[in-house]
Amino acid sequence: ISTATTLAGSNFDNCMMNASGVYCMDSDELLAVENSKAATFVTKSGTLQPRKGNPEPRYFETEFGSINSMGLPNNGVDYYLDFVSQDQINHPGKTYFLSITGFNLAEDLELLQKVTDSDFAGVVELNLSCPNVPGKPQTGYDFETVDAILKAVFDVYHKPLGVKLPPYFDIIHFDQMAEILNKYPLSYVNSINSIGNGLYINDDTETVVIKPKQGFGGIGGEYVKPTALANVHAFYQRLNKDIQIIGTGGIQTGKDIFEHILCGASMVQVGTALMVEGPVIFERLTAELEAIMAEKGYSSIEDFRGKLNYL
Ligand code: RRO
Repeated sequence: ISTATTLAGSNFDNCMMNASGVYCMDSDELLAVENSKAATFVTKSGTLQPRKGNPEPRYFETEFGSINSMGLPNNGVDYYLDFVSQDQINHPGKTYFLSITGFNLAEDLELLQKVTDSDFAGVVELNLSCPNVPGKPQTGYDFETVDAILKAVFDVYHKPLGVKLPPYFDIIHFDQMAEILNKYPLSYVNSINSIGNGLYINDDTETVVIKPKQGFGGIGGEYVKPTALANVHAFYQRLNKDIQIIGTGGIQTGKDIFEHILCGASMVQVGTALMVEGPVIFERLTAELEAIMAEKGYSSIEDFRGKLNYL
């Protein structure tokens, strides 16, 4: 039984990795994922300049998931670019993911120019969906801007690139976003980022649980799995077959991974549960997915990927 996959033209010996934002802020965290059973890693979204992010507390775990308003703390794109460029030399044959996010199109292009000028040979994940920078809307909900960004990006950047999207909640939005995405040579679409601007409260103290934005923050974990599966499958149904899907959202068990793959994902990412359990989680997830595949008689993920049945 193999959980191997192919994504963006690279082969991976497992279909699991971290979600950007979790276990990827610095070289220690990235190496912990690197040295786990995960196939590869993606870095924290890097901006042109390092950022401290929002005031703490800015991450809180609940019974069914998490709420965060980190505010894009990161060491700056140069840090992550240097780290992955060195790590790919230390691990020939492995492919890594660099997440980047600009505050406007010009910054996105400047970030990509840095990637072009570097030795980085991996995949770029352009984050179009950070929900937590005060005053800065989620790009993925502005359809015209997404179109304009992708047009400008693919005019100058010709190496593997995927986009991280926010969740969509209406069929017309799946249709409209897929129509835009299908115009471009994207390697993949990653659905979903956290469900933006949820509110979790403590009724004993009658207060919010995170400080930024009066407690509003991105929701992850068990709460978001049905929304994640809907987005994965909606894009699987609508996108050109050469645009692959990374499924992210609500993965805590091998069964959750099985469901994401059944909906069409070629790779899955783990956020909240990785935060809770640490990189050792990938051993359990791999064993659980393999057990389900064994019971069902599947030997590779291609045996069931995207083959969801309807009533
Ligand atoms: O740093 C964050 O607050 C953050 C980002 Br950039 C993102 O894309 N998604 C998220 O839940 N938090």
